[in-house]
Amino acid sequence: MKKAEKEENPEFQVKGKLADNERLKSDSNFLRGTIADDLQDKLSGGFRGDNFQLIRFHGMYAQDDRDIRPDLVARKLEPRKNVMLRCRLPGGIIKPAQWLGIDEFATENSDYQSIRITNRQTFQFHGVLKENIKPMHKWLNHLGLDSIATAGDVNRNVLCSSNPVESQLHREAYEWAAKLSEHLLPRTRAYAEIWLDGEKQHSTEDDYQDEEPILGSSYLPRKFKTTVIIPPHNDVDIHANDMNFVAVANKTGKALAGFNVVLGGGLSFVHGTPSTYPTTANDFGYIPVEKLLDCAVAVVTLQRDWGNRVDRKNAKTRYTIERVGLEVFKAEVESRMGHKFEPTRPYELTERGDRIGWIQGEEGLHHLTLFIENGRLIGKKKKGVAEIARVHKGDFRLTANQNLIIAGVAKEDKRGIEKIARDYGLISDTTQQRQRAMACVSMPTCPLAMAEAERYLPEFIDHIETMLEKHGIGDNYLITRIAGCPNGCGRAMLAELGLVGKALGRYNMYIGGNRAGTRVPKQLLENATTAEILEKTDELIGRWSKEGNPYEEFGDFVIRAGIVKEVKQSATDFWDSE
Ligand code: SRM
Ligand code: SF4
Repeated sequence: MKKAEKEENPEFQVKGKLADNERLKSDSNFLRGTIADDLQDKLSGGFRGDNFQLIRFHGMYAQDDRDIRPDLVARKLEPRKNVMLRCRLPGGIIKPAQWLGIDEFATENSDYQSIRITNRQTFQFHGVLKENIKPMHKWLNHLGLDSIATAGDVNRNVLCSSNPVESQLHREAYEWAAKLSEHLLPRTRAYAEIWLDGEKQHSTEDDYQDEEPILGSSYLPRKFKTTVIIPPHNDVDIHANDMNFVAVANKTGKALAGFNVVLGGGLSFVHGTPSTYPTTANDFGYIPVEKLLDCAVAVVTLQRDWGNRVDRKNAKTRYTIERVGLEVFKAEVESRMGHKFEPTRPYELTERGDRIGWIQGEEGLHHLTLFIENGRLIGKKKKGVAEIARVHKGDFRLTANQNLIIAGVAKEDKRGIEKIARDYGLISDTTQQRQRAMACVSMPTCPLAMAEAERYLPEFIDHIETMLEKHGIGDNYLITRIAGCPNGCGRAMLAELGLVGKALGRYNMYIGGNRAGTRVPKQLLENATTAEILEKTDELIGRWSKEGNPYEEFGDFVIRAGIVKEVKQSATDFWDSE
């Protein structure tokens, strides 16, 4: 069937009453809604009706501080409504001057005075009050930054391996990540009109015209996530993403020949709802470098046309692939990009952590990776990074593990930068166990949080460190992650030990992921208290220390020992209670 026929007769679309978000998008006049009017409303700190969701496409979420909400509501006051802003930062690269600008904004204009590095290589400001929103966007634009499409049903911030060592390969991979990000952006002028008084966006090349040739006027059925990675390092966690381009180097090993295309990953599920489940992505095949944008457009437009617009819980690319079948999806991508996939070139994913400390790259420059617990920069540590930004001549790279790389430091500048980092507590002895742990933001800002994540992780890791020591394996680690709810932002569904919030102080406990991040873990405990989880974790670490084979990872051990069954690709494996 030809492409044109398929668009007229979309046999693979899901029939039924469209989700309300579809009306919201198509009625929005290219994402404008009545946001501009709402901004003038001084009676409420929040956004009304559709605007509450529409501001997401502009990179903001309406929030309030849940710690103080009950008290304000009891006093019949409006919760402290504000927005969280998420910047667009392809590949996580930001210049020191830009960093100083965002540091200044966070200090002066956000409730928490923090910069939160996210696990998708960007940063968030939490607690920006309505009157500061427009100045914030103008400030970002003045810095050459924006927040377009970092949320909403669009292609989000594009990730790229944080690999400062293989500088030439990284440069190419990064350039593709930046190009992909820009190519797949919404074309609406709404952002410039509402936030910049029509001023040109400094962060993008094009002048936009309210046409959406790629995304369509109803945008995508659901959020869409993309990465460009340099294997074997899987720091970006490809299996959390809809579309991944895995770099294949040419014979010299220093330049790109093409990409393996890996599609359909995603981690969220809904408690007690077997039609939802985390899924690893599938290998589709190899494409040469010059086909990358065509391939990306083919996948995005296909998901636009065939994705489920009836049920948002089954709307991501992974569900579309499963519904229509991988071969049908693949054939249509090939038809749309005008090119056939070649067989996948061999590649391996081995690990995910950042190498904390100094490392020297191919070009002789030095790079310092700072471990930032939970990605939260606040107080002294935030000041320290600003001090470094004042003298640093290279760039900063935000990693998908919520850490920060001071990249491109000349030998003669190393000592000065290290001194600042030490003086401000940015360098300290931390275990691999802590460095490789992750949690999502959760309380108090996330409206969807069911349990603590970021605020519980340090304590949970203290306990695990003690257990590892007690069982004589203090230098070993298990990738431990917490998500405050099953949306899975903390990527607990790719952890060796993952906790997923169920209620305050209660979690489901999952074990059996692996270090490479290619396997989903399986539920061991349901709705457990932290005391129950700690007891079980101690027992498992004890067994691993005694019964584990040399070099056997925790996640492999718990499967081999029959403590949980391996989760393969399917929904049944994840939910099966045997
Ligand atoms: Fe997420 C929603 C935070 C990465 C899956 N995520 C949210 C919101 C915006 C809550 C909301 O909708 O109101 C959270 C804001 C909390 C706050 O106060 O800051 C939130 N997500 C985060 C961040 C900040 C977690 C972090 O600690 O780093 C990450 C921001 C990434 C970024 O810069 O863009 C973040 N979110 C993820 C990931 C991990 C990833 O992408 O690598 C996932 C799982 C992967 C996936 O998409 O399958 C993820 N977030 C979700 C979902 C479930 C989506 C779904 O498929 O059903 C939601 C809820 C939704 O979209 O309905 C969500
Ligand atoms: Fe919020 Fe849940 Fe995402 Fe954590 S996993 S940030 S609690 S939506």
